[in-house]
Amino acid sequence: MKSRAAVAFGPGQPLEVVEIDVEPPRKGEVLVRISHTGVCHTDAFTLSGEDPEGLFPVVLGHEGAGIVVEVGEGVTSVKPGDHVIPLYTAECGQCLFCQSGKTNLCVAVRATQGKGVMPDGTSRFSYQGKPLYHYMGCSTFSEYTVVAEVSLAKISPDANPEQVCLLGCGVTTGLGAVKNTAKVQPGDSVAVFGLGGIGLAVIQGAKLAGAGRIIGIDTNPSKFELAKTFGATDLVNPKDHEKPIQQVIVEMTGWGVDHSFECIGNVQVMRAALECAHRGWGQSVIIGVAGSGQEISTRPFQLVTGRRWLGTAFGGVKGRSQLPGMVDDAMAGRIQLAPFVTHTMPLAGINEAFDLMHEGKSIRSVVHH
Ligand code: NAD
Ligand code: AHE
Ligand code: ZN
Repeated sequence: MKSRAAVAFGPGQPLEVVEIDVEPPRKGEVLVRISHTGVCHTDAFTLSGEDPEGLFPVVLGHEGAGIVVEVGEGVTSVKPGDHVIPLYTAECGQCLFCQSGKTNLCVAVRATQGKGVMPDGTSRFSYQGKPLYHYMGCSTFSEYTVVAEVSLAKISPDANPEQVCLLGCGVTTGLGAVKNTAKVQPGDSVAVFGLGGIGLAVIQGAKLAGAGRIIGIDTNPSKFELAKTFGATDLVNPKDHEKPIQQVIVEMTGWGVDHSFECIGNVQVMRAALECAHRGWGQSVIIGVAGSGQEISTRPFQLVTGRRWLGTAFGGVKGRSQLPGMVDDAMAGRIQLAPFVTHTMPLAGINEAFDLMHEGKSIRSVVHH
């Protein structure tokens, strides 16, 4: 079938909205009509050419919501008409990782997903007879996409797709990082570096967890107002200070914060986030994704004296078993999604979503197909 899609033909180039060919779903696969997709910084990261797993030409996008159109052989957990969110972290329930009870990092389709193909090693997308790569097992920048059954969360048909698409990545990652990875407790102090979609979701999660002080840090002060409405108690612009930001946060808090979160993808800030964690027990969660060849460093003494360095993917959330409940929480007002959606546009305007992100003017742009 034909589908309108925004294709990334090469690194650093604007996306081109073209009509692509989409093959029917094969065994264990599902054809989904995506109605809405958010644009996450990770899409921009891969488009930039910095992603070690980046492949071109590719259909990007991994923060979507849609409706099942057709199922392939053997698919039993979803049927045409079901409302779904594609998952870049699958949940097969069978693999070593799913069975461990310790992680959400299912490996059922991860190897082929990273190579831009379906589990059988081939692509369902082509343009002018040449294959296009899939992205993160989702490719939500195509109106019609094919995903593995294990990469679909079935959600309430009454959910607002323009908002719940954000649970496909940004908001779930931030909320989950607080609850599942850091396990923030009532009264704990928190520092959040980077107040985009992820950082603001961390703030929302920290507030829900009953955190005491919530310090938001961003070099763009236009992000502060929304951070305050989500629950930030203090806002800091590193550019207003001569001292390193970690020193500023330690001086504000006495010994540092109980939990810090890096939501930017900057390895220098990752170091600062670790070093502003409390002596003896403070922990720092890396959420940001850093480019090819980038490495983190600190003095080992920072860890010897009790700080812990952690990381999280999709906030540790198991998509098929936990995302439907988070959608219900959003519908019931227990999770706020509306404030994240600062811009909406049709697929034809998708490059503006990237421009707005790079200019620091948006939190989330949601594209409708
Ligand atoms: P974003 O562009 O919306 O937000 C980033 C924010 O960081 C902006 O507000 C920007 O002003 C701020 N910033 C940039 N440099 C800074 C600095 N030196 N000090 C302080 N603030 C600074 O991005 P986003 O969509 O929120 O994504 C954030 C990061 O999280 C990206 O690296 C993305 O790839 C990653 N991410 C990871 C996961 C995961 O599962 N681990 C999931 C989603 C996104
Ligand atoms: N491909 C990159 C890593 C990218 C990365 O870390 N992705 C995050 C999700 S970002 C969502 O916006 C993640 O979940 N990683 C775990 C996984 O299995 O991909 C690289 O460095 O190669
Ligand atoms: Zn993302």
